[in-house]
Amino acid sequence: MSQAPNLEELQRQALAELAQAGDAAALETWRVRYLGKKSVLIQTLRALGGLPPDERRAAGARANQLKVALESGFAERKRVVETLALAAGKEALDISLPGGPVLLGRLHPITAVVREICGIFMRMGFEIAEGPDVETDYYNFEALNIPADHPARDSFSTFWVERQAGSAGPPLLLRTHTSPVQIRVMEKRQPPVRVIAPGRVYRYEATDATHESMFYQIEGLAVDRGITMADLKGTLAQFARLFFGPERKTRFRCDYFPFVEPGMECAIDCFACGGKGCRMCGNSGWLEILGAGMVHPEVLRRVGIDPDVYTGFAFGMGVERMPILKYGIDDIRLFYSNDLRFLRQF
Ligand code: 2NL
Repeated sequence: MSQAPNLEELQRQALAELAQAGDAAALETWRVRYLGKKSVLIQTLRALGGLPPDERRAAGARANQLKVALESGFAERKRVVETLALAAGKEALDISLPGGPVLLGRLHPITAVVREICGIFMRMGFEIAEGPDVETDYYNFEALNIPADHPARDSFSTFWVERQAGSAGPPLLLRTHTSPVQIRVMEKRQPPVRVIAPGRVYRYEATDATHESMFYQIEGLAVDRGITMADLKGTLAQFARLFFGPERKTRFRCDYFPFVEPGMECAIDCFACGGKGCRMCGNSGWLEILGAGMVHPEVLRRVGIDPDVYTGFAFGMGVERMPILKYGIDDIRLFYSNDLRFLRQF
């Protein structure tokens, strides 16, 4: 093999020449000479494989150092040359051309609806509370009166989260509702409590037109002396009027949730048919909008609030369902498919 090239000398010479390159053509000539396929640098790198291992390491490090020096020097010089060319007006920049369209961003429809709903409750005196998406079994289930063997656990198809190797602690999961946020609020302070908890929730379920594995929920909670079901009904009726229109009627019927007693579902009269019955309301004249109830005394007791002194109401709604009903959207997956033809309509 011929004598190894003097790379220090080569680097000095290359960088000196680079400093003289004053336009794009000179830069390109320099690039071909010092970084191109036939350059000493590339030839040297190629020849490394033929060296005995003990020599290869030092020679490789030196050649690599040269490569980095030449490449970064080139990038820097290129920037300088381009800036100078632009400043000297040599670059073709036709300032008489019409401007391109300026595309404006917008809120995602779900973000807009979350803000609208939170706004309605804030005006009624609720404050916003947030918490982690990854929760413990305790906050998502136990504190809400859903022990491990409770049949309702099946209805919250859960994504369990594996702990990092070596980390000990309680089982982790992706929250299936935002109730843990309110549990954490109640643990920290005594009533009066009035909070709205918006956020992402997760269910381990197949996706279809009415189900997503990630969706948004908004829950509300009010705890104080003397809170009754009348407060719950008034609050939800007011929400229905502000969100769906001043004419809306509300209907409450019994339902079951382990964390409330009594539990109920809330429906509004169908605004598509005025309650007569149509395709949208399945001929019933009513549209279910959320679940609610009076906070179970056991839930209050667990967070250190005395159920003999205080009572509370709570409710929870799926956020996507609100614009689906209000605007007649027929597939929840549209919200998370990033199709601008859909997203731009809101
Ligand atoms: C539904 C029903 C509901 C609650 C959520 C709740 C929270 C606490 C205590 C008691 Cl901390 N209850 N939340 C109560 C009733 C119903 O959600 O179908 N949501 C989509």
